[in-house]
Amino acid sequence: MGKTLTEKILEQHLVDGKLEKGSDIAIKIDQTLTQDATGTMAYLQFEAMGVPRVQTELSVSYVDHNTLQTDFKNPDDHRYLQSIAAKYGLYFSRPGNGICHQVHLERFARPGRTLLGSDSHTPTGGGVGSIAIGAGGLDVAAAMAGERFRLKMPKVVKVYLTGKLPDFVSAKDVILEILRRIGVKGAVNKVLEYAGPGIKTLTVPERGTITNMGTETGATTSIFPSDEITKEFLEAQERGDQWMQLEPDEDAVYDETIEINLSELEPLIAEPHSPGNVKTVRELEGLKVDQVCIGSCTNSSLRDLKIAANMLKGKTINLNTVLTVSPGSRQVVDHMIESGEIGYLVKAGARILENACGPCIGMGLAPKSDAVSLRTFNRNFLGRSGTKSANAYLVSPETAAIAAIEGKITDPRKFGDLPKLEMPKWFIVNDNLIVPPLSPEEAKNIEIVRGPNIKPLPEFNPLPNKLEGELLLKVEDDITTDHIMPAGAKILPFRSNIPEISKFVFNVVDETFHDRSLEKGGGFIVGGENYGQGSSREHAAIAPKYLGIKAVIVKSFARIHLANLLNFGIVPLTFVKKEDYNKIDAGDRFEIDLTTIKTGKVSLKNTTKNIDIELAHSLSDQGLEELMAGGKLTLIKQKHA
Ligand code: MIC
Ligand code: SF4
Repeated sequence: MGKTLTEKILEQHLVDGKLEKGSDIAIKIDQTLTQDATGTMAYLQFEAMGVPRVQTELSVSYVDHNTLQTDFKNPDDHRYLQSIAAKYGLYFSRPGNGICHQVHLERFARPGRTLLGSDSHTPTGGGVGSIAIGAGGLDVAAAMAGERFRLKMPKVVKVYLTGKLPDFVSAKDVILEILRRIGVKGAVNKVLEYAGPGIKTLTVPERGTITNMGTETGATTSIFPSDEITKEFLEAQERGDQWMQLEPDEDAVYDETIEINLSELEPLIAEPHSPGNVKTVRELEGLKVDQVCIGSCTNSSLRDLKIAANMLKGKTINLNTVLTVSPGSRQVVDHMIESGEIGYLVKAGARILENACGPCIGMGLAPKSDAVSLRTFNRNFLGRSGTKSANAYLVSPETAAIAAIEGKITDPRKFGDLPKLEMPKWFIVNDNLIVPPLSPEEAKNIEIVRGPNIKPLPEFNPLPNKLEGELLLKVEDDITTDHIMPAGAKILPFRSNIPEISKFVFNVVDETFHDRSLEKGGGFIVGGENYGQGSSREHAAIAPKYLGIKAVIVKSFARIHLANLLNFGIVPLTFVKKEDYNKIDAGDRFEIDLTTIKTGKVSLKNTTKNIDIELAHSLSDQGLEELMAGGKLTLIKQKHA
C-alpha cells in the first residue's frame, strides 16, 4: 500500500509507536523555532532542564511579537533571549528581521525535516514540504533538550487542487474556501496534504499562506510536496543544496479527500469573530471600512506586498480609512525598496510599520471603537485587535488593497486590469540580523541576563487523588486561547511573569474570574466543543493552573491546548455523554475521584445537584504519569538531573 507524504516523513522520524491513525506516536524533531512571546517561558523551562546545549540540528529564537517597547519589559526579554541563544547554541533572529514564520520559510525550513515551533502557525514550513507543528513552549523546550515529541498519529486528508486561480483571487482565498467547507474544528488531529495539478500554479510563499492558515481548521499541520517549484524557491534563497524531491506514492491511501478547482474560486472574507465564518466578498460589498491592515505571517510575503503596492500605485487611500502595512521580513522590505514599490504604498498614504506581528496580535494600531477592520491576517477573535467593540474581517491582500482605496468592502475583481508583478529571480540574501550560534567553548563565558520582569517559574505539586471545588466558569463552543489568556500590548509584556499575567485570565469573558478563583481556592472550568482553539500559548494553561484550576471539562479539546493543560497538571476531561454539559451550572460544587483515571474514565459528583457524571480522557500512560506528577517539567528535570 502506497504512502502519503505525511506518512513518509513521519516514518523517517518515528521513534515510538505505530503509524496507525489515532494511536500515540513519538517523533524526532530536527528543527525548533520560538518567538519572544512564548520564548521567554520556553527558555526558562529549558534552563530548568539542565541541558548544556540544544540537541537539535537547528534551533532559532525569533523576536517578532513583543516589539512595541513602551517600557523596559519587552527589551529586557529580548536581551534575555539573545543571551540564551548565545549560551545554548541557537540562532537568534534580532528584532527588525521579521516574523518568525516568514523568515523561517525564507532562510531555514527544509523539505523532509521536522520542525516544532512554540507558535501555532509553525505549519507555514509545510510550504516547502517539512512536517512543521505548533506546540506549547514546554514541548519545544523538551525537543531542544533532545526529547522526542509525542502526538496522536493524525488522519491524512488529501486536498486535491485543480485549475488555476483567476485574477484577483489568491492563496488566502484557497484557505478561506477550506475553512468555509470544514470550519474551525474540521481538521483536528488531521494533516491537510496538498496534491493535484493545481499545486504547480502556486509558488512557495503562496503555499506558505495556505499551510499557515491551515492552523485555523485545527489541523496538526499542512504540507505541500517538495517539487521543482520548491527547488526554484530554495535556489533563489541560495539554499538549493537543501532541496530534495518529496511526494506521496501514486497509490497513497488517504483518510479523506477535499477537491478544489482553483479556477472556480472567488474572493472570500471571514466575518467576526471567527476565521470559520466565511462568506463571499460579493455578499458583504458596500460595508464601510475604517481600517485596513496588510501583513502577518499569513500574507506578508514579497508577492503580497507587491500586489497591494501595485494596486495602490498612483492612488490615495480613502479619507475615512487607515491603512497599515507590516512586511513579513527584512528581505521583503529590501526588495520593495530596491524596486521602488514601497514608494507606491507610502505615497498612497499607508502607515508602514515594522517587520513584526504588530496589529495582528494587538501590538499597536488598535482600531477605533466599533470599527470595521479588514485584515490580511489569520485570526479575528473577539478583542484580539485591542478593541473589544471592533469587528475584524479576514481577507486577501487584493481585497484589502481595494477596500483601502474605496473605503468600503469591494470585490477586487472590479479593480480593472490585474497589475503585472515582476518577481525577482534571486532573493536578496542578507542574514546580518541573524546571530549564528557560538561554539561550545565561546558559549561558556556567556552570562544569562534577566530583567526584573522575568519571574521564576512557579512550581506545581503532584495531583491528589480527589479534586474538589466549585465550577467557576461555564463557557460555550470554540473558546479560543485569546479568550482564556488574552494578548495585546498591555498583557503580552507579562509573558515571563506568571503571577502578573494571571490577572488577565478570561478577562474578555468575565472580569471577576481572577479574583473569584483566588477567593475560592481554585476550582473547575466547563466548556463546549473545540475548547482552547487558536494559539499555542501555554500561558493559557500555566496561568489558570496558578489560579488553582484543577480540571477543565469539555465536549472536545483543540490539540495544542490539550497538550498544554496536561503539561502543567490541569486534568483535561471530556464528557462521555455530551448532553451532560446541560445538566450543570456555574457555581455547582464538584468532586472528582481520580483513582480510576488509568481506566480512561473518572466520575464527577455534582454535590449541588446530587448527580454523577461520567468523564473520559485520551491521555497515554506516559501522559498520565506526567499529569499526576503535576506536569511534565518535573519528570524531565528528574531525568536530566
Ligand atoms: C497568535 O497568533 O495567536 C500568536 C500570538 O502568535 C500565538 C503565540 C502566542 O500567543 O505567543 C500562536 O499562534 O501560537
Ligand atoms: Fe504573529 Fe499574527 Fe502570525 Fe501569530 S498569527 S505569529 S501574532 S503574525
